[in-house]
Amino acid sequence: MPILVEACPGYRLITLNRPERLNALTVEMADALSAALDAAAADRGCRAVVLTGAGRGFCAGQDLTAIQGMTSAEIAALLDHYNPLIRKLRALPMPVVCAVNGVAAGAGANLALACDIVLAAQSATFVQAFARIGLIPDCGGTWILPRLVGPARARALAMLAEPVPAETAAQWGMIWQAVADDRLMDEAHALAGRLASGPTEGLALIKRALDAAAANDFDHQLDLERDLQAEASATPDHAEAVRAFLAKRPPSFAGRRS
Ligand code: T3D
Repeated sequence: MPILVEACPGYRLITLNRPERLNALTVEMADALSAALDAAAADRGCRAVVLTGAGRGFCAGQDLTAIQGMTSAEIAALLDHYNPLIRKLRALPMPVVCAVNGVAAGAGANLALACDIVLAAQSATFVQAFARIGLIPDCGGTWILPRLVGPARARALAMLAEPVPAETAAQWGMIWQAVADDRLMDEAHALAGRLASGPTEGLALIKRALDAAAANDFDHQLDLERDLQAEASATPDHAEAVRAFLAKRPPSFAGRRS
């Protein structure tokens, strides 16, 4: 089984499961992960996802044993599996927490960075390993990395393929937080539990607004905020939150509409 899926209260834990290869990515794994995201999206009781890796690594990127001897067309065709996966992660109508338990290299690094909130164990590293084997950052790396760390750092990381320790990644804004290794999964579960009891539809609209901002000018983004705010304000969770505020009690969010 290239991935494992565990149901937790209000969310799902998805684990990349090829620990003997540091969870290196294969088409089979990408397709299984894509199907697991579809299943999470279809389950009204699922309001967040945690993604992590089995063993000592998060994901070592493309499985290099699988591409040996492939033609360039066959290698490019791998992205017909990986790109829909990255798009699906970004568009999933719920928050995705990535718990980076060890090295995240190549496509594995960019898979992590495509998630909404990235926690990393202090011993984890992020490596844009592509240049080491004459490739370019894919799985959205050339888009997301400069937006997270700025063009100067993105360029150097892509060209030098040097590992970035989790603490540095957090200081540079590449990820949300670096946490002690033995706290990683507890922190990820706590965060997912908190998000899963949040206003799920509103959180999905935040994802849409932030992703669209990268392509919009300021005027168009203001218009989009107006339109998405109209959607958010029509959710039962918005009404509940206002009622709760006025009644001086904590809100009880229903999450996704059934
Ligand atoms: O269509 C397309 O565009 C192609 C897609 C490309 C996207 C990409 O992701 S390209 C980048 C591919 N990834 C890499 O180049 C990283 C290769 N791995 C490494 O550089 C190192 O393994 C790490 C820095 C990630 C970790 O180093 P270390 O010393 O902690 O572990 P290790 O000993 O190198 O690896 C442990 C085992 O995992 C080892 O197997 P063994 O010797 O114990 O049997 C190693 O061969 C295996 N492994 C690690 N990475 C991969 C891998 N096997 C297959 N593919 C891998 N990517």
